[in-house]
Amino acid sequence: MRELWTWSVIAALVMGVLVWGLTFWAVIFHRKKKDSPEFPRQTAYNVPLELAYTAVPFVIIAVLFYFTVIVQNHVLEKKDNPNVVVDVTAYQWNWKFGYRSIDLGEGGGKYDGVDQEAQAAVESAPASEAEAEGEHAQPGPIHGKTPQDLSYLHYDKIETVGSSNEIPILVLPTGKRIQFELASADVIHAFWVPEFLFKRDVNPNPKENHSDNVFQISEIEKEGAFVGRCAEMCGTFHAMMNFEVRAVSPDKFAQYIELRKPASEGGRDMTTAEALQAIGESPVATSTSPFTTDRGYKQASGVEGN
Ligand SMILES: [Cu+2]
Repeated sequence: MRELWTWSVIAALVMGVLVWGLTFWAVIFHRKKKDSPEFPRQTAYNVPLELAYTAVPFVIIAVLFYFTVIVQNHVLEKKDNPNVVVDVTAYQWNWKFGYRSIDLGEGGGKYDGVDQEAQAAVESAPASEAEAEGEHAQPGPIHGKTPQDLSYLHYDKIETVGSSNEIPILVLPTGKRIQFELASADVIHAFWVPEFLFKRDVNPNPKENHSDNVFQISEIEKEGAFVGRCAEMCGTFHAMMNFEVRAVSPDKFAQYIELRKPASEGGRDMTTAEALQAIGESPVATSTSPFTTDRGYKQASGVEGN
């Protein structure tokens, strides 16, 4: 994407220099002479010239279109069996990340992270109050379901949920293919990690809203902390809906997952912060910090607040 943009700008600059050159050439060398009563030679209705400057822009558009499609297909490419599948749930105003499946290959072992119990509970839950009270509920507008039906959301055994005091950290391995599956529990949000050069709207009921809520990244190239944001105005605290992607080595990632697994699976049942600390990483986000959500909060610059 960066290469496409760089070359597009270079092409635009070349075009710009040409147009500026021609403009100034005409302005400077074809001025009306001071004491000459005549106009310069008129060159309108030059058919070959007009054909040329109609055809050339089409060629330019075609070339830009070609490279855009090539890059877009590459960016949107999905391969079978990604190494990590992450469920992303956006809600007003924070994020929940869950590991649906992990397969790091080479003796790493496969891990199925779906929380069957929670998933079954939400799928069998009554879709509305009327249904809960045993009344004959009206079929809802979304394929017969009501908007309150959240059974399309995914629930995993290892999850990280953000709060007003804690930025949610999504820990991921470097050098592995990662699949993101996005869904919102309420309004439309957008998942954006600026460093990934990619963002995608996060819809409630993604299928019914005809949005492709699944995308992959081929790999995260370097370790580090990358800030993530909600990029769709989603209400009062939209601006505070930040998160962090923490890219660690595959070894550290495997350790992290072991520490976070429930005790019933031989794990240590640790929180995100505890497990991060245990693998020698900062337990709190380093790329962004929580905002105060107290709307009455005001602080003069240079004055220590609380
Ligand atoms: Cu949002």
